[in-house]
Amino acid sequence: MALFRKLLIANRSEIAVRIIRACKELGIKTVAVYSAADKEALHVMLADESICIGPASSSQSYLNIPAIISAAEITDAEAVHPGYGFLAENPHFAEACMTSGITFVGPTTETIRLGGDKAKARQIMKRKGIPVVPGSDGPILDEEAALKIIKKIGVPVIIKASSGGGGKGMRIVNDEKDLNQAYHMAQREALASFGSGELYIEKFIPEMRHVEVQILADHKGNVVHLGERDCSIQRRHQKLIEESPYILATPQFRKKIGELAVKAAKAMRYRNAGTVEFIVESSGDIYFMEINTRIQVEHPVTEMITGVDLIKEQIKIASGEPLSFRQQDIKFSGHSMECRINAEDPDRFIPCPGRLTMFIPPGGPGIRVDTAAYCGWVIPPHYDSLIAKLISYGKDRQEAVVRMRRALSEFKIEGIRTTIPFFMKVLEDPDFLSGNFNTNFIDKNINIAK
Ligand code: MV4
Repeated sequence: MALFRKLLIANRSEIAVRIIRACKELGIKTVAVYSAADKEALHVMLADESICIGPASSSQSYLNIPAIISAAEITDAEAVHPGYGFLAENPHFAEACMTSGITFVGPTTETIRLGGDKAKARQIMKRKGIPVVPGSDGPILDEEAALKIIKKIGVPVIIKASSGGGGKGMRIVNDEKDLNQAYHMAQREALASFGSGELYIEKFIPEMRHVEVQILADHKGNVVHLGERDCSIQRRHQKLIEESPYILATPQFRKKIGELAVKAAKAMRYRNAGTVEFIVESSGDIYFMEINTRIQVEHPVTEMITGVDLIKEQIKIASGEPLSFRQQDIKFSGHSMECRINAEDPDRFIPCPGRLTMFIPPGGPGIRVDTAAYCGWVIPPHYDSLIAKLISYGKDRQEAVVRMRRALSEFKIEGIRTTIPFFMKVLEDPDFLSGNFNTNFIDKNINIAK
């Protein structure tokens, strides 16, 4: 089967560069799109062609569906890769691509819609026998229904928005009498952020690990998993460090969580790359949380320990190729971690865009840097502040940590402030080093100025 001749990348920054690299290896011509603020961006320089799609603001450029579809039509691109963020999980965009005869590199419109409806996804998984945290069966219709569930499962509970993400529309209820206020606050926030106030309820697991599984699925119904990633080191619902394998994963644990992820994918007739997110309780119990229908920021750690190029696989699947490997062909070796380096004040996490007067990324054994930054480039203030993903690989966790520390100390960035000093602190923390952490780690162990 022939791959695409030309592919348009509907994104910017490091992920656009990452997709261009995959296309080059596959012999596919690339089209970069860019906003007025990104004329000097690296993804524009590396693509075969580029086309301006609007002014600096995301809503008028990288989120502008008609502009991106027009760009694909003008340049005669057969496929569009959405990357992550922006339009990656927008079912209207996937639909618009299809209507225009352009292949969307990702799951079907229906799958994207279901992934975005977290109450429904949870309900479907529960019905298919995949464990979910005790809570509502689908969305809750009113406060009375919420109270009934609390009476049944007890406090604490967490109220979540069906269209949620990024912690918006989320409230923890520790006492039945706080339900009224929490319910209405969550509803109001959800409505304002997502245009839907639909909510659902789960038992609140106070000491959870966020463990997710990478899957790949083809058009023939073959689904494989590529192991798990521990994403528990997060702050304000932003992941900061991810690693694979999960330090507490035994071969049996990996087999179990992997099989659950494959079952979840099959339950929704998934295709292309996806991530199934789980809550892992301190007891080791595993619960389905949600499914992300995009390639994720942290995909490199999985690539490092499996040797699979996930972006190339996404493109091959989208072109109709069946998977070239079975589950038993996937071999896991070594340990990998990723630090998301942001252009932010490391003490306060406040963005600080500006000119990079010096930018010398680290290298050497076991180090990979995914970035679109270069010396002299001016980081625009309009987008998120991720400037580089620093990924380390070692034969074991200890070696991955040592290499990460060495690489952080080598990384020379001047002209702006970055979160590198923050990562140095985490990589010296005894609880982090021993694997004794959960999603509360940053609040508990790292001092951040208020
Ligand atoms: C949870 C949870 C505990 N129990 N769900 C979901 C989105 C992700 N960003 C955080 N989420 C959580 N879901 C259940 N059933 C704990 C979190 C959570 C969290 C919740 C509220 C405030 C801060 C938090 C930090 C990490 C994880």
